[in-house]
Amino acid sequence: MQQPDKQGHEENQLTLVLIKPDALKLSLTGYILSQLSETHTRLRFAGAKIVHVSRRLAEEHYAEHRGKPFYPALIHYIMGKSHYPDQPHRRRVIALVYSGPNAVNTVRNLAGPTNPHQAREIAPGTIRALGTVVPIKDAEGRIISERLDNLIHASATPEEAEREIKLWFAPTDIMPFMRIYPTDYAEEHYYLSPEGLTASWKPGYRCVIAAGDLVWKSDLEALHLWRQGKPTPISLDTVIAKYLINTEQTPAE
Ligand code: 3AN
Repeated sequence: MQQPDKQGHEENQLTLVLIKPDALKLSLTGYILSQLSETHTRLRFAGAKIVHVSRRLAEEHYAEHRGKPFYPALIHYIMGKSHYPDQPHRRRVIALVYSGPNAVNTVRNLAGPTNPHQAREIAPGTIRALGTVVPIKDAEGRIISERLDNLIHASATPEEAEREIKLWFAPTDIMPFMRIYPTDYAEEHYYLSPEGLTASWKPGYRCVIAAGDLVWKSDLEALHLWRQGKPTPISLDTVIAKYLINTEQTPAE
């Protein structure tokens, strides 16, 4: 629980919300935005974008679930493949950053429990109570897990919020007065080659960061360590995924 400071101000937090493909398909965006509106929550928009989710971004967002039985279905779900299998042009999520006192818990409480069945039982009226649970079957048709179509993602802690916001948003996507994580200017160019990140350009390589770009300081620190051949505290894919958001269509798989 957040304590007011000496002047009586509550500390500002940021939190990430993703309006997922099932919510878009069910046309629940307006409902979700009004549930989260400043009148109800005292929270304000700090950033917003429509994202065509790449596999790299999906896998970094759900890195903690890698290897679990529901992981492949979870990746397909957030990429929009489950709800728009034949309409790649409709696959998108709305990524939002909200700012304000106690932002993380405020949004979590409105979102409700992870599992929509549980949400309906113990927290009716929450957003996820409107979701569904879809069985996941193996090749023989046996149910091996379930996909929780719970309409929105909401950061679970301030630390998770920082990791997730820095994954989905570049600093310039967030209103400058509302940024709370350190930024810096890149002094080198970084490109993506078919083999991975590189500092020297060749035809066909894509620019991830250009010298002079405003970037998260933690991304720059990771890149400097990588240049020195040292282990990096965050995955370089988190850096690449973000700066390449909306640069390409997902390939057919
Ligand atoms: P939350 O989204 O409530 O923070 P997390 O972070 O534990 O929950 O899980 C992220 C996502 O992974 C969930 N939104 C859900 O789609 C999926 N997930 C988590 N646990 C399970 C589970 N036991 N079975 C199926 N899917 C799960």
